[in-house]
Amino acid sequence: MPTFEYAPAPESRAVVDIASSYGLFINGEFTDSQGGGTFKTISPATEEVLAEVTEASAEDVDRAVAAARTAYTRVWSRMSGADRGKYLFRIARILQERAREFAVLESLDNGKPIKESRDVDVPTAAAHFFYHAGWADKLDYAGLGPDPRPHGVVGQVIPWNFPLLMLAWKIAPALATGNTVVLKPAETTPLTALLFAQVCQQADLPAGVVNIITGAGPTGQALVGHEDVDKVAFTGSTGVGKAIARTIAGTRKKATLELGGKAANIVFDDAPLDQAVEGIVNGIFFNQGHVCCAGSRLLVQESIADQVEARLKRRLETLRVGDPLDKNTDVGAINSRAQLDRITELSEAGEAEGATRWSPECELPSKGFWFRPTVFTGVSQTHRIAQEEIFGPVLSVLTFRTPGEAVAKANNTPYGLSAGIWTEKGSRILWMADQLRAGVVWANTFNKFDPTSPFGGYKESGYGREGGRHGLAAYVTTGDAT
Ligand code: TAP
Repeated sequence: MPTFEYAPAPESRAVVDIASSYGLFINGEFTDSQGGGTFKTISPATEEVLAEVTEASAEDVDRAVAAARTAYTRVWSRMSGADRGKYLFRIARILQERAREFAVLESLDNGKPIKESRDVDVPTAAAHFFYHAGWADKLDYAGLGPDPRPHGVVGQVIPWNFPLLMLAWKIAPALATGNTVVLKPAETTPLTALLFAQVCQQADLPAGVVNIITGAGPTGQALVGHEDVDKVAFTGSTGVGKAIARTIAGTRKKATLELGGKAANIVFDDAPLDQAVEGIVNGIFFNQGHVCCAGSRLLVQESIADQVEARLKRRLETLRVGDPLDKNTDVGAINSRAQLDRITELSEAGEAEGATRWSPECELPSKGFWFRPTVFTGVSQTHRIAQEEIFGPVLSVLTFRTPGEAVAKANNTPYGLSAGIWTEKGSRILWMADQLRAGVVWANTFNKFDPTSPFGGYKESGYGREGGRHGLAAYVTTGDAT
């Protein structure tokens, strides 16, 4: 068999215009900080500095919340749903028009392969705005209860793994339901949120309806703790989610928390194996495994374990790891040095605890943050790599004999975000889905996202749902006005 090599196919950076420094987007314009500092955002693939970004101070958070409050009382809460919907449609169309720019910028700042930012992140973000635009004038008929009303000012804090998509998950439903927003993107990936601020200007969105403040943990803390924020929407780690829950306990603030996960991807012996292997690869190596609902624990029926392992390894040998801007890249860079250290530490713990480690041969770039796709076999339930969220391209393989054992093992985690089932028996899928303590269960597929479909967790994966009609419910109140 001849071996075919892929020629380099880099996407051009020319489409993106990155400023050397960025201010905060407050009340419809970019402003300087009052008393805050600055930090640099880098490309994790090359460690090149991309831009200097402002670290919002507590005074800046105050200004942003005040701008959102004024926009809420004077403009946004008085506007008809049909008119709000027009702005959302406009934003969605601009996202589509500027899709290439967003995709390249996302891959530069985050390290994810361009084919994922281009084919998943950006189109799904636009789809969220389109979907919620359609709801803006139909809230009375959404089954949310009588006279659904917005909460007011929403403080939103998002992580670095899907920067633009998480922004869309947060901002689209908030605006559709008549709330105004102050959003803080993650410290390592602020650039697409700042480009989104320009989209708000381009769409003529009234000043103060969306405010974007960059910064690190303390900025997020100041935002969620601000006394004039009516609702908090957070996506991130379980540790920070718990801290936020403690901060707002006893206040009138509403909250949704979308936290970590340790999903089981369960493969039965009657599953279509080639499809299942594709699903396993997509489940854990998509976005370098930086996915809250990643299928990080493979539960495979014992009778086919050897066969699945052999096919999986063969498939992993074909993955191309490298330049995120190359259109042929399957696995990009790890988002930060800190995340790389965490993945490395947990993988070393896996080996030390006795699991067998394997990675395909692949040459990693000399600069930047990289980790080979990794599979651990012989994993037992007590191993740290079976219990803790690694949030990287690392798969832990466990086996089971009966459906009951698969359910018990799948549920043996503090998390409960997602799960996958691979079998040709419909009755088994339904039985399993009923038993699994997970917010989302995929059958014969994995990592499928759609704005119409609610997403969220059980147990330490958080509470509340995003997407679909259920996601709207988190942004309205139907009780007595306070
Ligand atoms: P976190 O460290 O929790 O950070 C999330 C966001 O919170 C970031 O913007 C962060 O700012 C900010 N933050 C940090 N400390 C804070 C505090 N005390 N108060 C308020 N905000 C604070 O998570 P991460 O490492 O970025 O993201 C990975 C985690 O997110 C994983 O556990 C993953 O499972 C989870 N995740 C969950 C979902 C869903 S939908 N359930 C989706 C994606 C990711 P800095 O970035 O500046 O630290």
